[in-house]
Amino acid sequence: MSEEKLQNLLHVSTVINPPESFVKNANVKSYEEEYKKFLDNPEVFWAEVAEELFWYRKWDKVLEWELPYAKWFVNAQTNITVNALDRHVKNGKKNKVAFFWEDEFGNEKVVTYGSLYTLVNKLANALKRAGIKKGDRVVIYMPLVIEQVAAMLACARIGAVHSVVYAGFSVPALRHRIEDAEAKMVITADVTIRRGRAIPLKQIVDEAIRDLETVEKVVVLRRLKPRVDLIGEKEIDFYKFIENEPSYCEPEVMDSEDPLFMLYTSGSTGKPKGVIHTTGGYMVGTYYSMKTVFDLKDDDIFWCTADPGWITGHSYIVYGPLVAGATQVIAEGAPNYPDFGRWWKLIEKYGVTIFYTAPTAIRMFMRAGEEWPNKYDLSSLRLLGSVGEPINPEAWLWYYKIIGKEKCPIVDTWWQTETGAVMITTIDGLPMKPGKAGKPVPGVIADVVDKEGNPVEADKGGFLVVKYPWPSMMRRIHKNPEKYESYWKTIPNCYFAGDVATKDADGYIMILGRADDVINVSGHRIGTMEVESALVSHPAVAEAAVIGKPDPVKGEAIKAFIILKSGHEPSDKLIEDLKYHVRMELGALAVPSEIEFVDKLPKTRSGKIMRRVLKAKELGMDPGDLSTLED
Ligand code: 6R9
Repeated sequence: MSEEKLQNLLHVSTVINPPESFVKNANVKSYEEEYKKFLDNPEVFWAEVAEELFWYRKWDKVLEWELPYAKWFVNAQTNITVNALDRHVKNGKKNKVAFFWEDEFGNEKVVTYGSLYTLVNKLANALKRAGIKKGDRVVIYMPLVIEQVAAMLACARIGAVHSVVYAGFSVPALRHRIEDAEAKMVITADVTIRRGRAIPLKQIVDEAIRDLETVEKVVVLRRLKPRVDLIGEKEIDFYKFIENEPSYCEPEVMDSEDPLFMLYTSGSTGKPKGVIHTTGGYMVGTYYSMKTVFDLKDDDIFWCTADPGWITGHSYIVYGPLVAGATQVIAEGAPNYPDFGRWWKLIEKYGVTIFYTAPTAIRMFMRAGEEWPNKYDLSSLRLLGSVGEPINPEAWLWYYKIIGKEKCPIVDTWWQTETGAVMITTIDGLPMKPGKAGKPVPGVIADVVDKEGNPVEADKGGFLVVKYPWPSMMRRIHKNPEKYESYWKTIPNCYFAGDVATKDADGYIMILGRADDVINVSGHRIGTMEVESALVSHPAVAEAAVIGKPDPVKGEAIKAFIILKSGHEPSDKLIEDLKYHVRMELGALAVPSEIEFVDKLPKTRSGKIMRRVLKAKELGMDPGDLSTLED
């Protein structure tokens, strides 16, 4: 593509057609036909997908709903690990590779479906022997290693509810999640390795569970030599734990609506909330998207660069791909360590065909320069994906041109922790518009509406909503029914996602960002209130307000405004102290990149901080209605 052509693409509202060769072989031949099939009879549509999977007992009814609650595959029984493992092992795929794993040093592991099956079964037996029963919560705080995936599946095998906590979270963040879930067990590792450095996870767990009585056992994967010490009867080595266990564990028969996992995510208020997903619908929804959105075929090599600590890893490393029988690549550590060639080298080495990553990573590589990907043979790629935040047209086109060599369609997939699976994108064959996610996938009715729920005019901003239940939707928020119901109450008869968007005359949806006080830093959701409460827990801080500010690499960066307590003076040292404090309270992701000391914060008469006023001022924009401002 010439530079001139590229520049034109950036300024005209571009439409790029996927290559014909791709469309001809795609799993879904026509988006319109597939979508129509769904609209004609949603229940028949989803039943057909579900029929492809194993059930101990089939459903009496596909869907039963009374908003905001819905049940999918009513009274059906299954176990997701039977679909993810046993089904493949018994159907000739025992020796098919499930995972190629690598660390930053180039150490590799090849795990077949057969060996993953054995590991999961042994661990499931060990969990049972340790007294973990169906419905009990197990917190998994591990790096991206095979044992992490196995821990999730072992819980699912026996019906325990896993709550995976991303290994970048700090002590209080981990403690809140363990406490809120009343977890009986924590599975962790001694360390995770990032940028060649060992980060001590076990130590963080030790502190996080101090005096938490619910935690009966801590299972520790020991990777370093000499091995870290284990203390007391609570702690046990991962491999010792499973050593003498039989290699088959009878799967728990799960009702379709039994919870499969919970995952904490940031909302607009207070502490993160435990989103609960259930078994049958989540399984069917993620499986369907693997075959349609990602066009997965038996010989594909799929690489999703997320971590199972986030929903993207749950749905597109663990459950979706394994249920669909995929071969995957996973890599622990940083994308650009030891150098910016790491990811491209892995694509070449393993012949990755489908690659799924986040805009923040694409922008980082864009800055580092195309000489890095150009060193490697990326010709195995046939489909690219993006997730986590809006992808700007510049990054889209770089991804398309430099990584995909203009022959791979890009699926810009909009979805959320709460939705469980991809909701909006351009599935196989749909023309693509850089910067616009696309259309609702078959099975989803989405729209852009005003406060009353009426569709807005083409290209006008509005709220992104979903108007009909979908199988992988969250079913509850742990111990917080009001919060759950609030998703369905803001806009009449709709699920309101919290995002603002536009829809063009062709029905393409473009996500503009969050409508609430959630900041999206490198594709990770961070609540302004979480950062503010971390800041005010510092002895020098009287009040804090936090906003998201556009950032060329991270999407958004955190800026904090701070009023100091009397007796404290602004200084560079204090700024560093405050950053360190947030890192310790929440984790590195939530550290503000900018801190400004102020004397006053804009507030409503009722005392609420008006962040939008701060943001408007910061960005030189119109602050809008100021009638509720205090003075
Ligand atoms: C899967 C995931 C959800 C929020 C969501 C939105 C943003 C995700 C996006 C996107 C624009 C995309 N988001 N994908 N925005 N285009 N393709 O990221 O889940 O961590 O819960 O975040 O992320 O704002 O509401 P989660």
